Amino acid sequence: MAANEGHAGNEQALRDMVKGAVARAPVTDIHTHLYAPAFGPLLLWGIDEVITYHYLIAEFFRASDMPYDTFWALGKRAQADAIWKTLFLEQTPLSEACRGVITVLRKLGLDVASRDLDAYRAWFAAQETEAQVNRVFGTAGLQDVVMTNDPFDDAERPVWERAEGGDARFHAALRIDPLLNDWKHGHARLQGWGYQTDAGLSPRALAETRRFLEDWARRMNARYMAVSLPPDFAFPEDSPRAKLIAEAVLPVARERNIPFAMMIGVTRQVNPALRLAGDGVGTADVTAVERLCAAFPKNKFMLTMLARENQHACCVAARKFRNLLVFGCWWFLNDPILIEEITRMRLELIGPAVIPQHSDARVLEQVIYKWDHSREIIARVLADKYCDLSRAGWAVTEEEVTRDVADLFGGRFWRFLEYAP
Ligand code: RAT
Ligand code: ZN
Repeated sequence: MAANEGHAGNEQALRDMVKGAVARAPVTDIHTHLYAPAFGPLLLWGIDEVITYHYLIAEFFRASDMPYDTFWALGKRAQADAIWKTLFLEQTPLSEACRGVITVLRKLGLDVASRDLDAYRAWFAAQETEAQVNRVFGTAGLQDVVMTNDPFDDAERPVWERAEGGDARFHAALRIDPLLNDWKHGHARLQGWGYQTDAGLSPRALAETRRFLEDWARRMNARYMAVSLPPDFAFPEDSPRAKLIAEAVLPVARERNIPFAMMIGVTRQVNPALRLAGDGVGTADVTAVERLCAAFPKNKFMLTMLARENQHACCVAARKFRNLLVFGCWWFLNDPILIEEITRMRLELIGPAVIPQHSDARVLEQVIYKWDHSREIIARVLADKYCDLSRAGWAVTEEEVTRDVADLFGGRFWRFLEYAP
């Protein structure tokens, strides 16, 4: 009896220790849609932006019968009013995206009980951008973030061309969806910028595409190149995309020793009336990733998949290829039930050689809730694993727990960037 009590007491102490280590760990958030303050209006922040997150817009349209066009014709503030009234006042904000708003308000010290949106607005209106970035980074325990940087974006490109940016906490990732998913239009844009491409992907077009990628990877100091891909993504394949990956993206990535990050499983615009909120999910074929990792052993790959059904095969692929790093619980997977399941599965199948989470934040303050909610789950799963290990006979030390946690929340990512396969 006494021995059992002692055992339980030790487990509680171990759990508390893990919880403390996770709560303190500074985070590198490896995939966001945030921007450094120098990008001006591209950096979204404030309560109206938080409430009009596209995850919430999708939920709003389910709960309201407002015609799509009527909603889109509203200004940002009126959209936020409609969402607040519908999702927070007329029904209980039970969903994860709704709870996120509540966590943000509470963690910023606002009075959640008042439910007074105008009072929240008044508080946000009194903040300065730089100070708000510092406050949010501090509250979320963020060390740095990786942006999503799209040279095809006419609002973003000029900022890079003016060589502004300079905030060491914001790293770049070169996002190349228009190139890989829409070569017909993508190559025309390249031509317009002086790269001698052609629709047929001649050797010269491929060389010029490499030059484009090199120019932008260098200009941005891109930590990785990234693309989102549909469920039917295949490799090898007789398609512009497969050819571009093999003969333009991977040679440049290898030359610069940066990973190629694949985000697989999104079907764009299953309901275009929802605009940014209109994308769906589909199960993909992980063997395409395995073939890439096998065919290009000198390249590094990062992988996140959108379908729950793909998570197990993803872990198995990572067991086979050390040039593959699995990351995050992406978008529709960023819910407690799935974060818990996926984190548990990953730790059991691949141990700590994984990046358990990224925020995908589009609005600054969202990192507060995304990391608060994820830290709680990751701490619980980790504590279970350390307790299992302790019961198996392994002496778990605080130093080692701190090491592992630092690794999971950022260290592993930075080491993978340095690693040369
Ligand atoms: O999570 C999101 O906000 C999505 O709209 C996408 O941006 C996705 O994360 C992506 O990077 O394509
Ligand atoms: Zn994203």
